[in-house]
Amino acid sequence: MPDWKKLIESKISLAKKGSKPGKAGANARIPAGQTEVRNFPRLDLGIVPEVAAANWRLRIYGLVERELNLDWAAFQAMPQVTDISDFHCVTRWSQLDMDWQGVRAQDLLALAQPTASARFVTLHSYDGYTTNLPLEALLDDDVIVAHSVLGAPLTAEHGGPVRLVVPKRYAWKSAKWLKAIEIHAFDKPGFWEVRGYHNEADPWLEQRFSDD
Ligand SMILES: Nc1nc2c(c(=O)[nH]1)N[C@H]1C(S)=C(S)[C@@H](COP(=O)(O)O)O[C@H]1N2
Ligand SMILES: [Mo]
Repeated sequence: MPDWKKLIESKISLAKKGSKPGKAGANARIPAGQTEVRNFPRLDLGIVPEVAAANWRLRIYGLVERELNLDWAAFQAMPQVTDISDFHCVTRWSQLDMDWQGVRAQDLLALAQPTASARFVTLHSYDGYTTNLPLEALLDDDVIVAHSVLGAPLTAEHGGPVRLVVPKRYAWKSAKWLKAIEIHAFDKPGFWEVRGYHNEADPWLEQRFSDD
């Protein structure tokens, strides 16, 4: 594991800045405490895993009737959609109107068929990152397993070849370099969630830290 201590500390201090709840902005689409940006900043643990599309696989496993191990061709053969949504990072920037292209997470999960006891997921990434969500959150229409945005394939820095996008949660729930979706009966906090970030991460409720 690389030394993430500095990165983690600086990220937490940005998110804590003015740790009172933020004021609602002039733009009704920008949640409290956020500032609009247009340059699509990059945020991660400082490692960019090299994953060529040819070597990329997406595994869906755990509490499913049918474990999946999709390759690039199978992923491209799934119904493709574009969903425009806003992207809110807990370090206080928001970028509006991101035109994510890819496959709806709900379509991928329908193929795998979660069992009756399936209630939570862990997203696993090629850089070792994890994050968690209720299964229900992944079934939302606007949740995309994306390969493109802003009119071009995702760059490696932004999670290419494939990342998750969960617009209704702070962006740390949007796992870049997506490798696997693991389905459980019980919730299992991910990388940031065990370091004090809020489990739910709703930007409209300013759920930044677990003590917010
Ligand atoms: N695999 C992985 N996914 C990740 C991260 C990461 O470090 N590794 N960082 C998260 C955080 S904190 C944010 S804000 C968004 C940033 O996405 P971007 O770099 O494309 O703006 O990715 C999220 N997904
Ligand atoms: Mo973030």
